Amino acid sequence: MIPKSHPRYRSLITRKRLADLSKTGIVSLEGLTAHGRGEAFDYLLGEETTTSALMAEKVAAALLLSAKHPVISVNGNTAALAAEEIADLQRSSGARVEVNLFHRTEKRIQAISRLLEEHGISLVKGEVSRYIPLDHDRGLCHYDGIHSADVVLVPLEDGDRAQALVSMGKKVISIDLNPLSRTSRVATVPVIDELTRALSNISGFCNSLGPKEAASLIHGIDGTGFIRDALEYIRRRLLDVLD
Ligand code: PTJ
Repeated sequence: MIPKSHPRYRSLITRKRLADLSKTGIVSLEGLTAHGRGEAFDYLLGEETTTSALMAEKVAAALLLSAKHPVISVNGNTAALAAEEIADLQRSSGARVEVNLFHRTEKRIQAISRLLEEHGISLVKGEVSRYIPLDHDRGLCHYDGIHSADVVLVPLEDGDRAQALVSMGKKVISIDLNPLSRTSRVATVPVIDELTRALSNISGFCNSLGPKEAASLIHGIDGTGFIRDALEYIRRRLLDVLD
């Protein structure tokens, strides 16, 4: 039992959900450690969306709305933490949703797909092939999903695939609390924010942005600028703690 009065109630409930879903195979054991790293960076960022991250979320929404074939890639952690938010974003952006796993087994694909479908998400399904030039199973994807996408949203991603997608000419939106990760550094739009906060904000912008504003936001995107802002924000926060 986790008492509601506990100051870290939300964090503890989230950890419990991930631990429970690791027993069903939805979350990999490695996913638990990945979550811990995310939490550490969220501490450094004050556990709230920075002004710069909110801007990145607006640009991400503009990219999704302007895309011909946007796809949201979902792994075990993302499904466990944010199935509801992914469903909202699919409705507001019209993006396809595809399950893509690093620790891929057919059993995990089925369990994650079931969870997402229970939340009303419509999935790209059928045969997969190694369309992404990678040695590991993240290279497997659907022809009419990630393979044909012009914009791919990759929450909690591994840097190899983000780089491979960029090399294939796709625009990549990452959601990763670590501003130093390779994923953040190679993404077209690195969203440096916690997954559920980021997805809710991106959906909100998808609902409110008009086509003209969306078109102007996607010109001259400065991904490195978002990383610099996050690092500067952390630097200031650390100095404030010492003051
Ligand atoms: O389900 P699978 O098999 O596809 O595996 C998924 C994981 C997450 C295990 C896999 O993609 C992986 O190993 O990812 P990495 O390389 O650990 O990268 C995950 C990144 O997400 C790290 O930089 C974390 O800081 C970040 N992160 C973790 N939790 C959150 C987060 N970022 C935003 N919100 C979070 N809740």
